[in-house]
Amino acid sequence: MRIAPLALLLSTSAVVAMAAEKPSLPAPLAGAGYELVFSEDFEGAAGAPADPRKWVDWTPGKRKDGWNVPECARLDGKGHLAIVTRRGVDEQGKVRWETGGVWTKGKVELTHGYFEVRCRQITQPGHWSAFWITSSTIGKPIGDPANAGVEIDVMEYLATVHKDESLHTLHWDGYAKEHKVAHVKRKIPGLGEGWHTYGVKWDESGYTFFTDGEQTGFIKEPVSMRPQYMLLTCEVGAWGGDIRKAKLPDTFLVDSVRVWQTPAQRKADARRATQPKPSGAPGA
Ligand SMILES: [Ca+2]
Repeated sequence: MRIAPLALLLSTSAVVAMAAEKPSLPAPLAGAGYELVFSEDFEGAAGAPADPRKWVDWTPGKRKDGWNVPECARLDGKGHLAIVTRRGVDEQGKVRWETGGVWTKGKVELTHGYFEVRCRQITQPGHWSAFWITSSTIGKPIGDPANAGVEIDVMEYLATVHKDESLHTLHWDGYAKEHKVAHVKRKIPGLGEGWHTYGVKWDESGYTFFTDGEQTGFIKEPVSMRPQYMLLTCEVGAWGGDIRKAKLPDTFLVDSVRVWQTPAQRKADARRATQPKPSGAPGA
């Protein structure tokens, strides 16, 4: 008798609330009028790409000391996106470090809200996992991060160099001479084991970062006022330590990504979407 209504419900976004892990906001945000506007549980067959309606393989090729390959960011068939860092070989038979990621560029770009990932961290040196929200126009122009955008690193995790630390960072004004950065971090014993959530409340008041529902940082400025896309990635580089000492493969497992917005934020995003894009704004 109840099958039909359930089937009906399953076709609506409201149903995310019926998933095993009931989405919930950190306590300080409850009652602020937030509504779930984006929900990803990474359900699907093992080896399949993440839902192409929302995600695209992040494959810039060589990046830092690794190579991004699509096969390194695939569903595990158990409701997770598995981003794997592994030892591979190039066409000449030389060792290369392979990893990957996904992004929502061109699919889902939002301005303001509460963004959260639930994930299980990597354990090895030489690479790092991240959940970030950024724009292709950062630093264009310099001195106007509100319109150019700000790289919001909701979470970066370095398993040995910053073991058990929740790192939250902003980058703006490009990545060269004018590059600026602000960061906050919190040591949380046990963070490197098991499942944890990392989130950011991004709005006109700044960036409030959360780890497992507790506030773990706040950065007031500069506030990006433009739509930005989300990324889930691993990157190989010396910042994370020596990849040659890593026991590979090492996996960053992502269980879910959710975004909540207030009705006003949602309305503002809808309005921006209908506005003509400024000329010369790549990825706008
Ligand atoms: Ca999941």
